[in-house]
Amino acid sequence: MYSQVIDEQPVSSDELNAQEALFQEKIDNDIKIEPRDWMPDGYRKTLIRQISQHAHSEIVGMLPEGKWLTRAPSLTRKSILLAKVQDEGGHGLYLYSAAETLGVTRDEMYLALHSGKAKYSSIFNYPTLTWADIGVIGWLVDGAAIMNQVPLQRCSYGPYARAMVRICKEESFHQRQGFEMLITLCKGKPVQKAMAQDALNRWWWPSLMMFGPPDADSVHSAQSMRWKIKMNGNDELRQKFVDVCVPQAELLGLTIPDNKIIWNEEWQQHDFGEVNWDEFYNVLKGNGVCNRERLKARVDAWEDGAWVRDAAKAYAVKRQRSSSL
Ligand code: BYC
Repeated sequence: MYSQVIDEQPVSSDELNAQEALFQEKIDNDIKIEPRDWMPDGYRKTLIRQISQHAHSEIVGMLPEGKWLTRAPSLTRKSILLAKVQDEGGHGLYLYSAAETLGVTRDEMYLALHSGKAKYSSIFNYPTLTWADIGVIGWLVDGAAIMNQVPLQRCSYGPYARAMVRICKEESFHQRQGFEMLITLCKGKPVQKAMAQDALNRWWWPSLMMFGPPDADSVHSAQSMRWKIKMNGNDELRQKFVDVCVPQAELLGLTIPDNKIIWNEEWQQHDFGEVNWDEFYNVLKGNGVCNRERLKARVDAWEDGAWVRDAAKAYAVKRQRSSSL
């Protein structure tokens, strides 16, 4: 998938093993890997997959919330939402840039998204039906993103780790604005609180799916954790997320739609019900409520923007010609 390999590759298998051992030693000692350092092919590929899918998630993630920009209930709410959606666009751009340092081009990444080859987070294939969904997305979806991304600030690949620092700061603001919006709704009229509860009912389980399949079914976790591309297993982060959300839901006076949630004294964590993994895999296959709509929106945006890219190219050529005269 990537178009250039920056470093010289070792030639014999002994040399390769020695390089890999040295590489793993750096990772084990928390020495950051930088773009020009030698890295195993699999490390580069896994990073390109994860970072580009993360970038796509940010960009596709602008769509469900963007839909509500024209329907925000006040100018203040509209300004906040506008800033949030723009932030997500910015996150996508940092992440595409981080992936580019691994030798993949932006066009290759877009092509992978538009052809359906590259994934983006399953969560963005669900529709935003009411204004309360915007609050719940901030609370749960950005909350899950923070849970997953804060540890990634310490991941082994320098450009990805550094991109995460800024992204996490902004995601924290997003999470808080969502929670604050829900406090307002829950303190409002019964119909507003009911709207918040309905949104929680629809977004809870898909939010738990954001952390990926159970560890036992996770294809990449073990190797990614050895390489510190991933810092925690999927189940560990999902559990932490549930433990954080339960008291927050209580504070809001909302009920998490899972009657198996109960505090486990022995494990000092909450037990919770089984995620519907059939639904998760079905969404991944492209059969979620909004998969087609989301992909079409991205492909249309790319095609509608062709004239801008052409004009920029023509302008660059013209400038180059006039400066070489
Ligand atoms: N959705 O071996 P596994 C955000 C795929 S937040 C879709 O466990 P891995 C945002 C996985 O790609 C969301 N696909 O994979 C928030 C793999 O398929 P491939 C983005 C999923 O990579 C608020 C297969 O299932 N965050 O952007 O070790 C507002 C097997 O899974 C999902 C990130 O991307 C899913 N939920 O672990 C706006 C964070 N889960 O690739 C925007 C960085 C799994 O072999 N990414 N799959 O075809 C990660 O931490 C990891 O990639 C994951 C998955 C935990 C997501």
